[in-house]
Amino acid sequence: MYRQDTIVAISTPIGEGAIGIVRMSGEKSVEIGDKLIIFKRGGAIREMADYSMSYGQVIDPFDGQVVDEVVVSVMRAPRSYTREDVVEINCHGGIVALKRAMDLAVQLGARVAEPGEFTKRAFLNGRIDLSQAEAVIDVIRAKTEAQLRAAMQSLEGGLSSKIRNLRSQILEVYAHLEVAVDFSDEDAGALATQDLIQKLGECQKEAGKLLVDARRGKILKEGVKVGIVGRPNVGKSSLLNVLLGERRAIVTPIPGTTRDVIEETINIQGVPFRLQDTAGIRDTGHEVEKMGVELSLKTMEEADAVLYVVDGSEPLTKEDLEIGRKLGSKKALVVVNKIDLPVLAEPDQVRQVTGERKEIRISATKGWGLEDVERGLVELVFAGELCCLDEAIMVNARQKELLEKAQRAIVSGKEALEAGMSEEFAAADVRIAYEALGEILGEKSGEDLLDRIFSEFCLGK
Ligand SMILES: Nc1nc2c(ncn2[C@@H]2O[C@H](COP(=O)(O)OP(=O)(O)OP(=O)(O)O)[C@@H](O)[C@H]2O)c(=O)[nH]1
Ligand SMILES: [Mg+2]
Repeated sequence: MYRQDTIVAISTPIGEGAIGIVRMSGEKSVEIGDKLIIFKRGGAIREMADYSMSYGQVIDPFDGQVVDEVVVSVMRAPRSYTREDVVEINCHGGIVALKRAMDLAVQLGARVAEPGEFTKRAFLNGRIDLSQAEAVIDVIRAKTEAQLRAAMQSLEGGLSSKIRNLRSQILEVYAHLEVAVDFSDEDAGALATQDLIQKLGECQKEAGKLLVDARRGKILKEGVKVGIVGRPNVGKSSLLNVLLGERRAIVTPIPGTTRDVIEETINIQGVPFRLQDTAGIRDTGHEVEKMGVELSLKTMEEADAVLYVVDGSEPLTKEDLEIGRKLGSKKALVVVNKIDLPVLAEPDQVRQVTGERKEIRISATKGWGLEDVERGLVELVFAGELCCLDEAIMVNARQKELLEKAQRAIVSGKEALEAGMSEEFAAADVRIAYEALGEILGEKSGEDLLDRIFSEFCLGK
């Protein structure tokens, strides 16, 4: 299936930049490069040492015109990104020169690469496994340092080696089960059922740990959704603005100012928190505001955590109490705002809405208590396990599904043994687990799956 033709792409973002890179990979990349480039000091790419650079010009071989002044590097198979011969042409970063250099390479026999095709070749040529290839996307898309760290761990094989480990434990159990099935009458050295149950228990724990790491990775990637809710005019938008450090949402003394959900992300200790300012919740006859309130309730429901804002400069109202009830068992901080004014909220009432929750007193306009809000959010969401975010790994939806499948199969195999069923049942389950983990690494992946995964990449990667 796999075509060994030579591919070419512009591997840097399209736009104006100091440099832009045209990258070629495949058997003919050196030959095509030599037809395209003339070095100032003579010589040719085929004479260049591996991983060296040379200064020259891209010349249109058909009309002799100078296209651009460039620096060329060469990385020969198998020591390259794709494990094929790779030639990179560093052009000036203008779109015309780059496009022309690429088009000429195509005229000389290269094919324009599909999105992700360079990385796909790295996978098909066995330099990286599928989960590492998928990590390339996460590295490129990382928005915070913590995300980058987690993605780099997967790229460097962190996820793969954990999966491989678990897989070899499972294989061992499988082998013993097979022996037990084939030689049920003799003692062929198979482990006792009790030992196998214990081993499967360990595998189950291991898979469980991976899923926890994966959940942390998901938090790093997608962020924690934090709904800012409360009745109108308590200072929700002011809180959003002051946490962001910019005037993002409109603030007025008129209750019912915010109508839509306004989302902005802030970073607290390397974790993205997606703050969602919402319309003040109250009964209203106004059609537009009503839609806003519905959105607020939905946001509150879907949030991972809630900042429940009340106005400390007034006694709490029925609406405040009602919202407190709506919160139910949601993770929430009670934020008592406007404490720069005389505090008129009854402590008893505040305690009533707070319950087990933590109360934080702030003034959004004066900027008081913001650190407490940030710290409170981290504690609320992670309850002391933030330290372990270092162990987060990036696991995408595909990988997570397979991990869960493996986990379920392990449990079912263990249960079959515990129930005293014949070993073949457990063996069948354990085999499913083994294969699911193999799929994470990209064993036996069909062409459709690969196409789907690599089409998510940017061009030239
Ligand atoms: N004194 C004082 N006033 C504040 C504070 N926070 C907000 N306000 C004022 O309260 C009013 C309402 O603020 P907003 O931030 O618009 O309130 P909101 O909760 O977003 O209101 P809606 O969008 O209508 O639901 C504005 O006049 C703010 O200036 C505070 O900490 N101290
Ligand atoms: Mg508002």
